[in-house]
Amino acid sequence: MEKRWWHNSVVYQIYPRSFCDSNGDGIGDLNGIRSKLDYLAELGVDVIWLSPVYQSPMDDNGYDISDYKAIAPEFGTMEDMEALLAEAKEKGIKIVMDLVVNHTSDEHEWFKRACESRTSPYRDYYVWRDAKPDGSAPSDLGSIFGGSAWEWHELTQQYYLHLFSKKQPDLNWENPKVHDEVHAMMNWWIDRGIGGFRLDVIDLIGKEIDNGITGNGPRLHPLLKQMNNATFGDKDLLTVGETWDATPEIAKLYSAEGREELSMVFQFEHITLTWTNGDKWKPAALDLKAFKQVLTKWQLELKETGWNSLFWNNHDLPRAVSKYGNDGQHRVKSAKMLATVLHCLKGTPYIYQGEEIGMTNVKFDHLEQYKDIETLNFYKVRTEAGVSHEEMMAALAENSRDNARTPMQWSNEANAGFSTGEPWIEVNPNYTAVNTELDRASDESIYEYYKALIALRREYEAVVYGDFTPLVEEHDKVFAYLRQRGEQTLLVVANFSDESVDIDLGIETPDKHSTLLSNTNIDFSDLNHLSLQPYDAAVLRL
Ligand code: TEU
Ligand code: CA
Repeated sequence: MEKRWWHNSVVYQIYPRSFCDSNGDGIGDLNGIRSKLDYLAELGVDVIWLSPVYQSPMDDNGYDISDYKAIAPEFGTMEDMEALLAEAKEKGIKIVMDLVVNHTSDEHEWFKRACESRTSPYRDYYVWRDAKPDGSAPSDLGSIFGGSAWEWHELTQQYYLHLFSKKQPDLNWENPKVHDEVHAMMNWWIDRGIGGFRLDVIDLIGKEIDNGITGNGPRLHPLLKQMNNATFGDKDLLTVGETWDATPEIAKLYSAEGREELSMVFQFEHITLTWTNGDKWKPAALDLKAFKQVLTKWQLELKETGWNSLFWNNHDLPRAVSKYGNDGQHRVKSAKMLATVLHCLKGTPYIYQGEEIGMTNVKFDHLEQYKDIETLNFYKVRTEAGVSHEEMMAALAENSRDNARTPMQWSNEANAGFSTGEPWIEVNPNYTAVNTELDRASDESIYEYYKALIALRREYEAVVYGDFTPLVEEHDKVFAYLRQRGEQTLLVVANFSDESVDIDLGIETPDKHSTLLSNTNIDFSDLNHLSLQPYDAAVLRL
């Protein structure tokens, strides 16, 4: 495998609205991010993935873009963006932009022009269909945010497609003019010195709506190759696609060397294991054995070809420590355990803001405290369909996207030091106990632990390129594996449970071994009789 810079990089995701507010309007902004670059440089991350900062009516917090070449005023100006790029570059940090091109905002100039008449030159930038003879929508297709995916347009007497909110009309990727516009816009950003793109719901652009195909359509990979060749292909950038339904076979189509598509994709198979039959509003308990099986499959299948992205959470998902760890008594320890397991797998790790200090889910008591469009829509859809308020509130507490979107907890000051004004969404009340100042001052600092993990990646090539071998695959509490490259053999062991476990790792104890990093002190003198306390984790060199 040819070495690429993003193979040994660590990416930090920023959700700008919730990261740091520089001017007291309650909304995080670009200058807020600039003020925290030292915090990120010290952590050791190489790349920031910036969730959208473009001009937007903010129906979906910026994933509804009305001008790709302008910055939303609440986030700052294009000068602020250029300053952020320049200052980040000085600190050795690249910025990956979020590319949202499955849809635009309905307030984008293209859509406004498309709505003028059926003969508008922009009409075919979007997906329009006639009503059925009885006036109903062209198909039963549902929006990912609830309700129909079709919205009636009165003036021109047709329906338009929106796989997300009705303020997010889908672009028509069957129209070559759309390709040209998007490619030109991408090149414009590349010329500003960005580090790459995270491609929002990119698996939807090959859709064949009349055949009922949305994800993984037949034109998807040709479209990506064409995009690659017209834009970033020869620029050595990091490109990561958001691909909810990717299997390892599909991931290889995206990320295999020589296919000229993307660097890597986000797959969600491990995430949806805690949903019941793909329904995130019916949360299920974590089955560690199944979880290990999925991650192991991805490690092994992408061994020679393709590249994995590694993540536990992002701006759409609950907090990792709440979902897969223990956000009570064992919060600090389990946060480190999760980090250990993730960062030692093969692939590029992503840290979501606040994960590095063990931020938790928020558990709002009232529906009014939630702001997310998906959350509010589904509350309505499900309660109207008979689900009780209590059941739905419990599901939201578990899986609402707002769990990830409460403000970053910087300090003990008002509003967690996020803003001097009233934050756009409430701060998690646990900020007095969970914040960067307290964490970094503690002997048990999670931030310091992440720093050490990132440093380990720099020091041991086995972390980046080593072969992966799973151990104790049948065990339902312990996740253990080997990474091996040349002289380097690393052993990763983690107790994913709040119980003590005695375990035989099934490998011989070598005469010499040393603990490179651990969230505790484990006696490794006998790998066949190993005792692990709740959430114990370690990386050993054998
Ligand atoms: O997410 C795609 C997506 O499918 C999510 O909405 C997902 O289904 C859901 O949140 C499960 O948790 C991307 C962005 O990451 C998301 O923030 C946007 O809302 C969405 O696309 C539309 O652009
Ligand atoms: Ca602000």
